[in-house]
Amino acid sequence: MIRGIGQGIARLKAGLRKTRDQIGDGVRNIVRGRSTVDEEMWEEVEELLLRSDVGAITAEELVEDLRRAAGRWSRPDPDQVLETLRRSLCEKMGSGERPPLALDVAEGPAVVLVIGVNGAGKTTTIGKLAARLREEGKRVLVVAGDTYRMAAVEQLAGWAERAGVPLVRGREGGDAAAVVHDGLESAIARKADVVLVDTAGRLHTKTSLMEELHKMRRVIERRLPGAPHEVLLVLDATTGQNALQQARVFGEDLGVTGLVLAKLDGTARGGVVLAIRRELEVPVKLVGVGEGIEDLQDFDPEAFARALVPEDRPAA
Ligand SMILES: Nc1nc2c(ncn2[C@@H]2O[C@H](COP(=O)(O)OP(=O)(O)O)[C@@H](O)[C@H]2O)c(=O)[nH]1
Ligand SMILES: [Mg+2]
Repeated sequence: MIRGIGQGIARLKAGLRKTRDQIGDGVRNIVRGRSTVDEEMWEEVEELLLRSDVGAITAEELVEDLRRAAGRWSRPDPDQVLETLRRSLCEKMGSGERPPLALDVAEGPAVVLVIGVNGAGKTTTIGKLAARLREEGKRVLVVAGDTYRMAAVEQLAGWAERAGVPLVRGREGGDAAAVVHDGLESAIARKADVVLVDTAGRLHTKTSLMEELHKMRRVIERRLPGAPHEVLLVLDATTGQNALQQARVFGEDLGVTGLVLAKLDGTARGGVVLAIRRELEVPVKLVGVGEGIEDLQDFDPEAFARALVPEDRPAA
């Protein structure tokens, strides 16, 4: 969308290297040296898939596809296993739609509320997204709605400076909803196209966090009808299946419109995307594959599936 497609795929592949290596090396270790396809082999393959966090049902289905294909093989061959796996993964992922971020609004700025637990990657995602939207020619403003920790505001200020976008901030420990209100007024006055709102991921209690997020949401709804246009829930991919649980908690009543899966580069649990697509109604919209300003990508299911399984035979 913004940079060369080739470069985007290279970054995605680099980001998913840990997951891909685990699957590739795992399959080779399991299959190599076997003369026949047997039950034990499929069990090991299923365990391997579970380790990448695709989820139990998906792992079972993938092994079912493999069993079916194996009927035509003369002997177990790791490359055939990987190729079949890759094809099944593409089928599972490729059919899904790819809803874009709803940022093109007719009137007033589009408002994106970014939520998620502490350390998930919210502030980083906002920084990357701000840079990217700015590069696309949009007028962006970021709001430091995480008033709980001063360090969080400073971190966002750093990203805003790098991205070259204005920041609206409040006092430390001040009312987050008030900062959001000021941010919206400022965005409207400056005729901004997009407002990105950062939020806290942890307060004194979980209830107070949820109350604060609801309050921020209400402030936005009241000031701009139709807003927030996106409520993005950022999930830490390194937590694998736990990310699913977080999504259920946050998604329930905050009206999450899209998921961001951050830190895919730091984990061999990249398969969790399959579990998320199977179990949650909300689409994955963006993926984070590194800490750099360019490491945020639109989620492309098919490219993702391809990047999960090694393509080439390893050098002999
Ligand atoms: N490797 C990697 N690190 C990330 C990614 N996204 C965020 N991080 C790191 O995760 C840590 C927490 O991120 P932060 O944005 O502060 O999380 P927040 O508490 O949700 O705002 C920081 O050290 C980030 O640099 C990513 O896609 N890849
Ligand atoms: Mg933060």
